[in-house]
Amino acid sequence: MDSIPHGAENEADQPAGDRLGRVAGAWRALDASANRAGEALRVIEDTLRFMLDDPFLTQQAKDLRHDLAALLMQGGLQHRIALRDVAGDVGAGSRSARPLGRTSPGDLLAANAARAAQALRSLEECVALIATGMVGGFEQLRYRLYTLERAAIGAARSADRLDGIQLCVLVDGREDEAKFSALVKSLFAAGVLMIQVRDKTLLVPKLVARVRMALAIAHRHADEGGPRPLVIVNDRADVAAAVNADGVHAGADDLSTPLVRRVIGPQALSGRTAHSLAEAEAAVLEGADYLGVGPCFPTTTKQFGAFADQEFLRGVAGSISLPTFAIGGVTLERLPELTALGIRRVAVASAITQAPDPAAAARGFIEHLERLEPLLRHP
Ligand code: TZP
Ligand code: MG
Repeated sequence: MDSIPHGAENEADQPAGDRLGRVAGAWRALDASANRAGEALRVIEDTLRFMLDDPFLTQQAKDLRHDLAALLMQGGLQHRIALRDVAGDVGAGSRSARPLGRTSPGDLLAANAARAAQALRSLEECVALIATGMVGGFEQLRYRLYTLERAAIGAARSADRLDGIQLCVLVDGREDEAKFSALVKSLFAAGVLMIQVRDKTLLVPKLVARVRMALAIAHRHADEGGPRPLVIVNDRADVAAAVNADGVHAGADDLSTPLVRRVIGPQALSGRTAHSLAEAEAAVLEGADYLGVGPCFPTTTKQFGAFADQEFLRGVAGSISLPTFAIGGVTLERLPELTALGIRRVAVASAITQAPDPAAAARGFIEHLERLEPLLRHP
């Protein structure tokens, strides 16, 4: 049988009874913290699995829970169970009279991530008295938890904020402000709830003016009793932040996801292009709010060397709950090829903005997308 670690060396000159009592206390605190951490991680995992339907983040939570369990079987720590003393626990009877006050999956994730972080920190402190060499292992788990916490709470927030938004229309600056304004108004009137202003030919002053105009139209749409459509800026986090746009969409040639967040702050949406499942998973863990995946089909709007394959699109749709928009050459005719892979959101430029009647084209997409059954993901 493994020998039970007794405690830090520098305590050797303490009276034996005190030392044993305090070290036994450290074992009991370690045991309680181990149970708390495991319970909280299980609630996080179940929330991701059953409420957010997110196989990728569920797996992250499960890996964390399993790695915690494995660590607790090392260095003699499994003896915590034998040293448990529930009857002698002076805190066992005290109950919080307050209700838990959770009203959403996001609340559940936040509360349990806080509980798991506290428990992991307590494990670090306790194990320092018992098996000093194991402190780093618990510390690493705590840092992984912080990353998971942000991604999980972000996924819950994005599910709410982009609920019912299945179409994002990429609008260029048009020939002049009047034509831009007319296009944006007609799209919002058609029920478009999200546009991305994307025009690589516009210099910053004109881009700023177009985004401001789109935001003013969006606000007016809401003031007149409609929903408040989202206005996202392509590439330029600085422009999005400066004019208080709803977010920015960035790719490999732009600021990284953490740097975008520094510029736009905690509230605005951070969209990220991903070209592989690994990039999509990295974007989720880095705190992106939604994904763009593609390019799906050839298009004149942008030139590419390679296209997104079906396995990637099916993989993202099936494993990631963060709202994901398929992009690149998407037309109403080709939409069924994407929806068959589990795609439920698309980002569209030319098939709408180059159509003879952009509003009618947008309505066609919205109606088609709204008729689809929700996707059932399998962990
Ligand atoms: N990124 C990948 S494809 C694309 C961008 C910006 C262009 C989308 O435009 P279209 O006209 O819908 O193909
Ligand atoms: Mg870009």
